[in-house]
Amino acid sequence: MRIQDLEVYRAIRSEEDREKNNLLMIASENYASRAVMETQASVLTNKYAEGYPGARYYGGCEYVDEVELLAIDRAKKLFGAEYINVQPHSGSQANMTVFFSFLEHGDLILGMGLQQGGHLTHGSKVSFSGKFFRAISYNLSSKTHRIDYNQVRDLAKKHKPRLIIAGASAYPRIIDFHRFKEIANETGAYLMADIAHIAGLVAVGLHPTPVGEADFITSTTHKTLRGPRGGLILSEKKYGAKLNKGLFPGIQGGPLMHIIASKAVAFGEALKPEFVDYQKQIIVNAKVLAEELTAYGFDLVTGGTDNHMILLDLTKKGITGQDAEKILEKAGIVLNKNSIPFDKKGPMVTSGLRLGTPALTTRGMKENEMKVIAGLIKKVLESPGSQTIINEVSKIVSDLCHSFPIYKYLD
Ligand code: DSN
Repeated sequence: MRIQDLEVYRAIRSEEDREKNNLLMIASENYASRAVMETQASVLTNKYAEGYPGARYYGGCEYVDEVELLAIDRAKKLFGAEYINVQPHSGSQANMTVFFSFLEHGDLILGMGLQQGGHLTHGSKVSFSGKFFRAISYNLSSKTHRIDYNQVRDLAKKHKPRLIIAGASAYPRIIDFHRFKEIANETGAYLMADIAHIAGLVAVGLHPTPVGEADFITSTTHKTLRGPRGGLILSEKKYGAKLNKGLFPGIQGGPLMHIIASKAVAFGEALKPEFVDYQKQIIVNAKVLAEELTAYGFDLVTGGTDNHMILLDLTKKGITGQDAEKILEKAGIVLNKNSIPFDKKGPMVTSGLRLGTPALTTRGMKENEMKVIAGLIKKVLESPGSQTIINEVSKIVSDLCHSFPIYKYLD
């Protein structure tokens, strides 16, 4: 990068060092490839292209049309969907597009509660989804902490929502989209599947796909899918015209063509056989981490994981999620505090931690490293006040990061 703005340059270099020298275990983060990042830094950032390929409100769109069509074609191949929209700036905008296209102000929606693992845009009072729409939420089973499909069905039958949302930001188990579709059919609701977290797993068949089940599927492109920060909508052809209009001019203006190009590059990467191996390893790593942490006496929400994430219940360990996050970060292990189902503590404190394996797996880490990392987490959390332990663990983290450089993957 050119050193034209020293302050910004320094911040970027520091972030690069942070990403290189820490174990990034935030379940929603990943390392995009250099090709993905370089495409974002291209001249395409200069171009206005309101509209869709072949029907723009600006001249000079021939090359951005090519790029958007490539992104759409590749996403269609990847997910097997009839309709794709690659223009949402984010997952929230993808969700907002569906709401704006198919709901009226004040319509009823039913999604997983935020504290139970749902996303802000699934009906939380602090987001547009809970302010402009009437929102009710389903809880997880108080016994298993898994989705209680009977409860979802009962709520849907009683309240008759216009839209049911399947999907979560903190749920370590398989989501049964078919069950959700049965409930939506029975109660006359649309079904939206938000696959932001699991998109990479869905793309390679390691999580059942909602394509063919949900009316609308929304996602981000930067989590397990490992593309640029952005959003995506999948649907059936019959909903395409409404979704297109709902997105532009409904809720967005000019699409970010440099990001759309970068999505095309990421989808191209995801179509390669290596991507299947990568996704498989994400799950293997999460399972090994889960087993090791369980063996060390940690309680895992639902007792384990089927996907890329683990939710630790720290209640019995006598430490809050907030404190655990801070102490682990001091030792170079970066993850986030997270509410656990029926958490007695508020969202800024929490009783849980969310751990993910997508970024570590991108660095090439495998089962052995997961075993080491589980041991490090145990060590830090068992002696939260000990600087000696933090120093000791930091040294091992640093050695691990050195042995698995991100630039080996990025270059
Ligand atoms: N904020 C994201 C996450 O961390 O899960 C969801 O959008």
